Amino acid sequence: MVVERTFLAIKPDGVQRGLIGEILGRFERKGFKLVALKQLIPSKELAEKHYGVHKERPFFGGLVDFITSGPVVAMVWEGDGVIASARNMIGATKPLEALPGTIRGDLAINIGRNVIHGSDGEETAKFEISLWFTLDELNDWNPSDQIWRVEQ
Ligand code: D4T
Repeated sequence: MVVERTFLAIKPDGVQRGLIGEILGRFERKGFKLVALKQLIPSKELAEKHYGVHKERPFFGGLVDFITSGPVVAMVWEGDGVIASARNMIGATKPLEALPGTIRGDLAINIGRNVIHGSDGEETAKFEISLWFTLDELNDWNPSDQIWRVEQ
């Protein structure tokens, strides 16, 4: 297993609904390591870059308006296989299709208000981490109980 990093963001609906603690807790309890965390209201420029891949889609304008409408909690999490695992924990993009036990399956109904974003692959994770964070915002540290979390 290669130790990976992924970018996750609790979207404005998740922040407004008071779900920050619930969501952070799921990744903490899973055993992943939080290496960066901040709350910000994204600029239009940041949102358009983040969702650049969707710029020709009909929902792009509404998506950018939504993601810039209030605070977002931006995070970087680290661990073995964290990119795919976080996507599994988040669940399907359409919350009504997301399985119970996933974040969207448990906490969301609407595709346009699906609570959380997670990078969908290695290249995307690298791009998104560098888009949302500067290098000095990423903390290298070892949890004191790390020995109990990962294969030695
Ligand atoms: P994000 O990127 O927010 O983690 O979502 P996903 O990776 O699960 O899904 P995505 O990139 O296909 O969609 C990005 C974002 O756009 C919203 N969306 C999507 C929407 O409002 N209407 C739509 O029809 C689609 C496909 C939801 C997530």
